[in-house]
Amino acid sequence: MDGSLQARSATAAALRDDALRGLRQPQKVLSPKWLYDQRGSALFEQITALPEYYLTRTEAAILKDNAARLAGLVPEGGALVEFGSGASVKTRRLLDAGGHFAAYVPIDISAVFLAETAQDLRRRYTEIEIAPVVADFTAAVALPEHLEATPKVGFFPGSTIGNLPPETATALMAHARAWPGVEGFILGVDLVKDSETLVAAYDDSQGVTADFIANILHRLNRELGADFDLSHFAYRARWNAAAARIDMELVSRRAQNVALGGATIGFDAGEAIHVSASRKYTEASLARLVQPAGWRVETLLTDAARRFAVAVLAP
Ligand code: AVJ
Repeated sequence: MDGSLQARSATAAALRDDALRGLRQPQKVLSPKWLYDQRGSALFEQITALPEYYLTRTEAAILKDNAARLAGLVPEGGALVEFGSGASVKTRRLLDAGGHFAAYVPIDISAVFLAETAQDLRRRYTEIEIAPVVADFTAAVALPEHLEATPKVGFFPGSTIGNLPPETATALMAHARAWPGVEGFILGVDLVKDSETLVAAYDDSQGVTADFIANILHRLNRELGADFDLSHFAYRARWNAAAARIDMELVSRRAQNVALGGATIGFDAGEAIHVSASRKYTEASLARLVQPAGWRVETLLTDAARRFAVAVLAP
C-alpha cells in the first residue's frame, strides 16, 4: 500500500469507530472534525463569503486594522505558533505587517495541505523559518526542539476554539501556556449577540450551511458505504442560550434504519444527530475560559459593532 492509501484507510477506520461510537449514544453525535473533507472544505469556503456569516470578514478587518500591533507582539528573533493553520491566509496579514520574527510554526492535521502551504510561505517569506508541525492540536503538541528557547506567541484565529467544549478549550490553552518561552497568545472568538443574527449565520438563506453539515452523512455513505438517505434528514440550527452556543443538528424526518460499517443504526422520527456546536463568548466568559489555563485577557480588539473579538492574552 502506498502512503496515501494507507493514510486513507487509517482515516476510514477512525471515521467508522468514531461514527459508530457517536451514533450509539443516547444523544447521537458526530464530530465536526469529519466535516472537512474536500467537499466540506469547499463548502466552508463558500460559507465564509455568505452575507449572513459575518465572522470571517469581521475578524479579517480586525486583523487588518491591528496588524502592526499584533505582529509587534512577537519579539525580535521570536516565533509565531498557529493552531489549525490551513492555508495560513489570516497569518499572512501578520507576516506582511513587518513583524521581525524569526520563525512561523503552523500546526495542522492535514499533512499534504500543510506541506504545500509551507512551500508557498517559504517562497514568499524568505527571511522567516517556516517550521510546520503535523498534529491534532486538541492534544498536547510537541513543538520543534530547536525552537525550545525561542520566545513565542500563539495564534488561534477563526473562532475555531468555539467548536471545542470549554474543558477541552481550557486544556488546549494550558498546553500553549506550558510552551517554553511563551509570551502571549492571539485568540479569535465570536461574541454573544442577538439570537437572530447568530441563527442566520448558521442557517443561511441559500442553504450552504445545511449542505455543509449534511455533507457528513454523504461522507459516511462515500467512505464507509453507509446508506443514509439525505432527503430523510433536515438541518436545524438553534441558539442554546444557557450554554451560549449554536447547535447544528441533523433531524430524522421519520423513523428509519441506516446501515453503517456492518451495523444498523435506528432513528426515531424527530431524533437529532448533533454535528457541531459553535460557542460564543463575552469578555467575562472568555476570561473564565482562559484564566484556569494561566492566561489573562490583556486587550480585546473588536469591530465597532462588537460582533467578533481578537483577544490578546498575556501569561
Ligand atoms: C470554522 C468552527 C469557526 O463554528 O463558525 C460554520 C464552522 N459551521 N458554519 C463556526 C461552521 C457551520 C465555524 N468554525
